Amino acid sequence: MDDETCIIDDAEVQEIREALENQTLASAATKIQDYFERLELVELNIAVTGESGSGKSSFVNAFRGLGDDIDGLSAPTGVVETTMEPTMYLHPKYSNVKVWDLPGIGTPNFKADEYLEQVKFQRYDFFIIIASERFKSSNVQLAMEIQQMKKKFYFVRSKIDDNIRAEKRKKGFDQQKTLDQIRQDCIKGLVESNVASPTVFLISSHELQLFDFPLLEETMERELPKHKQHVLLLSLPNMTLAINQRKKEALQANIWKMALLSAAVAAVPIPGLSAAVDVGILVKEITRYYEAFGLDEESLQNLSNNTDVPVEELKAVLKSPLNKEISADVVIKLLTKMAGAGVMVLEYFISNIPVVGSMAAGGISFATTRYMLQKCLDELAEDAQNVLMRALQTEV
Ligand SMILES: Nc1nc2c(ncn2[C@@H]2O[C@H](COP(=O)(O)OP(=O)(O)OP(=O)(O)O)[C@@H](O)[C@H]2O)c(=O)[nH]1
Ligand SMILES: [Mg+2]
Repeated sequence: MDDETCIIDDAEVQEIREALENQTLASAATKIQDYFERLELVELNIAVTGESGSGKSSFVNAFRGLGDDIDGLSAPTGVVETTMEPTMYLHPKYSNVKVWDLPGIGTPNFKADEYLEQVKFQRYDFFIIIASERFKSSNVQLAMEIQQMKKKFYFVRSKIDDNIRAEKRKKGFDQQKTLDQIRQDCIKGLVESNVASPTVFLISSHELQLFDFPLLEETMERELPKHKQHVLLLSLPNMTLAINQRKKEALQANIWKMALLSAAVAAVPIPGLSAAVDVGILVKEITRYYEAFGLDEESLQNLSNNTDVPVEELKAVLKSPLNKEISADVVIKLLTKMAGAGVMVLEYFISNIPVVGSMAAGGISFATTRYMLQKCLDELAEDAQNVLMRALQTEV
């Protein structure tokens, strides 16, 4: 048995105790169920705007982990098509995450206030303003107007890979210096247009893992209201180890809630187990894990397309059998296998968390399930890490 997985830290125990204080298991479960249901309803609407040809559509695709040429899913890129209608693109895994490709700005008679009315600015959680060179006055007008409307925006300077490639041909090339120069140039322009202490994120939609994309993500996440942070985090493209790790932590925080829920609404007794759990809930949750980590067939294929590493090579580093098959039967098998460990954890719960501990059957289900989910999450997170390292050609 892996001892580490069994350890329940004091903070978690405290959290569970507080949630259960003065409540029955059933009422706590109802509350938790409400929490998850509400989480599923939370919408995130991200607006991507900027001048024509700046790379808006490419960003919309990259942000969703897609290349530019997936029929029916990708936003069309490269063609100049000026439309005044925002186009919505759903995240392929999280339909509550909507990325909007806004019409290009910057015609000579551009009016930021009219533009924002036209694109229904209230709808968006924040705006990403993209420029592929310096930020022009239309960008600045728009930013000011967005601020007036009490919304957030981020300045993104795109196509950095192009700049780096061009500079590389010169003698004495220094990547950091080039990046600093581009950044300073953008900032200077913005300051001259009276934007106070602007931040500019340098990115390449073709190589999202490089440059400032990870920083942009962290900033967006930090500045969102709490209930939206989780939604953004899980939907982020799996392009850095740090994101994978943060996803793991976010999913981990839900484990005890899921375990409690599955134990409390238990309907099906498991043969050979003195516990009853709701297997359906667990299948759904584990499926959620591999979708968040991008380990499902479709996501692996997208990653392969984006990085030019054959999908078979990505699959070759997967170790968890969960990647191939996840069903009620598989979950029941896992639970049965882990029952012994679960019972050991139970003793801990009996002494520390009275409500769970006092219900013998509920307690066993809870402890076993919690242990099993933790194991699955650990395994899948590790697979995700290996896939990413393989995709980015890092030594495994
Ligand atoms: N090298 C490189 N090329 C990019 C990047 N982003 C966009 N491009 C290219 O720039 C061109 C325009 O990109 P789009 O994403 O279509 O730009 P857009 O802002 O949606 O353009 P419109 O819809 O016409 O306003 C395409 O050829 C893209 O492949 C990038 O980060 N790096
Ligand atoms: Mg476009």
